[in-house]
Amino acid sequence: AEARARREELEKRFAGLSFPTRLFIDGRYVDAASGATLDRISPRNGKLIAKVAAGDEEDIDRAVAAARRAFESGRWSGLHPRERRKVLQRLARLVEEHAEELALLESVDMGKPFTDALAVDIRVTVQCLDFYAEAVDKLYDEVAPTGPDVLATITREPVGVVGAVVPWNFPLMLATWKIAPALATGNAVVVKPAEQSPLTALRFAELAAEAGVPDGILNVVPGFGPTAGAALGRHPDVDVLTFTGSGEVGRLFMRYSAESNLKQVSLELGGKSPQVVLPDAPDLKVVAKAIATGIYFNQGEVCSAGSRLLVHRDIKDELLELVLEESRRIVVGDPLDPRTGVGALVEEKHLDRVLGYVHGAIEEGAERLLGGNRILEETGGYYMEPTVFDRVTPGMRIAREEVFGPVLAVLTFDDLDEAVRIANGTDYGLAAAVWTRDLSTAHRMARAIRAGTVWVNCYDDSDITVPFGGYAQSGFGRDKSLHALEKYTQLKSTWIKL
Ligand code: TXE
Repeated sequence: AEARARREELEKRFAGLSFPTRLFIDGRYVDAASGATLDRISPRNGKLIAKVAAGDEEDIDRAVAAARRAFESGRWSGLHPRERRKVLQRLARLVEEHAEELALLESVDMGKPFTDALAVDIRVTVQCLDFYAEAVDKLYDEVAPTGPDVLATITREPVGVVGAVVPWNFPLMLATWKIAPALATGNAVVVKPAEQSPLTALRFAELAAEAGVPDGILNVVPGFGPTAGAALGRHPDVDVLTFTGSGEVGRLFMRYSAESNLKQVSLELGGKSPQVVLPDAPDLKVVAKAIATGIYFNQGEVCSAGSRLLVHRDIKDELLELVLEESRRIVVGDPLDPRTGVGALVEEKHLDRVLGYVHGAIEEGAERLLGGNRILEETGGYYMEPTVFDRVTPGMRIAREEVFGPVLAVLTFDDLDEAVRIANGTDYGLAAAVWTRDLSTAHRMARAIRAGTVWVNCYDDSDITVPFGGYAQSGFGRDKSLHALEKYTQLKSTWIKL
């Protein structure tokens, strides 16, 4: 009864919310030049929640022009870093004050549990803003050891106009991973949120203006990928393009850059991250819990989802039983219900894509131990059962391609070399985990696995102080930590003859 009451309360709050549905350009809301809109269908029940202005090339032009003007004016880049710090800290406090509202928008817009949106997305967004705000007036430049007759300084300057194209799985959090370091270092930004989840980025832009971010420094232009996204990628006056999304579109951004102004591109793409469990792993109950969370968190719509379980043959049966137990325990349901562990997949098309992988896996000879079906169809929402496949072999599509849903593929190995070979055997290299009590094995495996992040005896641990990004076709460039500042600054060498 308590859960139902909370759900109804949230539902009512959402119905009473007035949230932005127009483009945010040069400090104000405007309609798309074409007048076009896109329908926001909530994945929790398939109902229309808003019509949001859909920008295209003309709107991107307007936003980039506003960003360029604002950048060149020096109203932001020319501020004392301390002043930029204060503005970003004010923005962090405003996001904190509006945490429930933002979490609600996120949850209803893209289907993740409200409790996760609050505890993860919005909390991390605040941390991220605070981290870069606090860093901005503590960064020093360099003097090169050139000898007595010359002074050569190496200084970091903002790049100018940053374009950020972001996906729908952690809409505000991933946008902030790009916006915060870009703003901290004095740039102007144009964000193109995913067409499936534009609401929080728009609301965030409004809060940024309230915090004192000058007009034109942060612009948000929702719209479709091939129109608005491509226009930003191709724009001759965008200096850096930072993208999180699919490998396919990541490749397009490389091409857009080559065909326009050679803007710098950074890509955070998908993954097929292995969880390698050795016979001397710590408590298998703990491991099983981490494996379940690693694949089901956020409906499996996580670039670093631990979607491959690589388990040593000796402990396979025992571990698998525990993983199944954990999987059965998870509640799939309405994102607004506080008991829900797995919400709705982002859209019907995506659900069909994930189900397509399930059918493909069966055809290729994998054994379905659990799930694999759409459920709760009567709600109109896009829900799916936690799903586990055994007897997966490295060549199967389900072992190589990113499913981006609550689907775990289980592979077995007999020795460490084989484990490393399978772990490294995909095109991706975003993340991996190793479970072992042996310190040397842990270090050896961490070195041998080609991935931007390796967790030992944990999964998905994350902190804003630690960089995140991929090896191989999972992309390049890093979000988070001070290393992210490299993407939004360029080095200037100045020689002064003494
Ligand atoms: O991603 P897209 P989609 C993976 C995941 C998922 C698959 C497809 O496997 O199932 O990608 O998801 C914009 N020019 N990831 O279709 O298309 C788009 O509008 C310019 C992994 O949602 O890459 C959105 O803003 N831009 C991932 C953004 O790109 C274009 C997160 C991402 O959408 C464009 C999401 C174009 N032609 C999906 N087409 C991760 N790394 O976390 C689309 N876009």
